Amino acid sequence: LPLDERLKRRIIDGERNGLEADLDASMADGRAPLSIINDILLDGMKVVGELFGSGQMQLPFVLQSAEVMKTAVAYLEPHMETAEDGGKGRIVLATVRGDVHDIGKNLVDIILSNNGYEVVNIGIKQPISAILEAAEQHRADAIGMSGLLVKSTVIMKENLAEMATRGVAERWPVLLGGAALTRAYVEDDLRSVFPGQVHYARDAFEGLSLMDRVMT
Ligand code: B1M
Repeated sequence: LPLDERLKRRIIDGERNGLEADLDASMADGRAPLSIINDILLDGMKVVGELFGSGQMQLPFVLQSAEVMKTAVAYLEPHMETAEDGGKGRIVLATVRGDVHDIGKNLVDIILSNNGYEVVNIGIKQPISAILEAAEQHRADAIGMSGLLVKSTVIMKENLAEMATRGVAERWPVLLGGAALTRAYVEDDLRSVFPGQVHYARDAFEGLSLMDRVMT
């Protein structure tokens, strides 16, 4: 198989042996680490999602694919260009309560960290109380929540309601992202019930441009 195709296959098949050599070869060919992730590996994850969704792939294999994805991202990260240090602002990032998906959240972490933001990544399955505590403790400038399950979109709504109840809705701009969210849900449904700023980010790059916007 051609190199790009082989890398994509590695994600789909959860095949880790020789992964680093292929990643090195791709970078030696002149492909930027971020392009390897976005244009090749994420395509593989998309196929995994489709296979799983249609019952053609079982969960343990999805997990293996996710592990290979994470290994690849961790391997590529040191090769990425870092634009600035963490002086542009600080964001607390979490996957919401009940949700374990963290590949997207961790990509957002990498993109923001490499572009001048300090990221306090508190992990998966985080209740709103823990998110707010971290934001308070680290004197964050913004809060980012990720979640991939349909259920997580409801949790996000509850989280915003909780922020309003606690009177901190206007204290932190909130960025939301994850596969089950839609722009309309965030910008119409959620915005209409939240007195603060809430933004939808389709991907990590939109997350970055939103941060650049809310921080100025
Ligand atoms: Co799960 N899973 N999974 N899964 N999984 C999905 C989400 C699903 C759509 C698959 C499917 O059915 N086709 C489906 C959800 C269906 C639904 O809710 N209607 C699903 C399910 C059902 C489940 C379980 C319930 C399965 C089960 O146990 N029976 C279970 C849930 C457990 C739980 O959370 N309580 C489960 C478990 C898992 C694994 C553990 C095996 C694994 C996760 C491993 C890990 O993350 N460490 C896994 C995986 C890998 C997937 C799929 C295949 C891929 C997700 C992924 O990593 N994509 C996924 C299928 C899919 O998404 N279509 C699926 C790549 C990643 C980069 O994309 O996270 O969307 P994503 O991030 C994007 C953007 O969304 C955005 O930026 C990124 C790109 O730049 N973004 C943000 C994300 N967060 C952001 C935050 C921001 C800004 C942008 O600012 C704060």
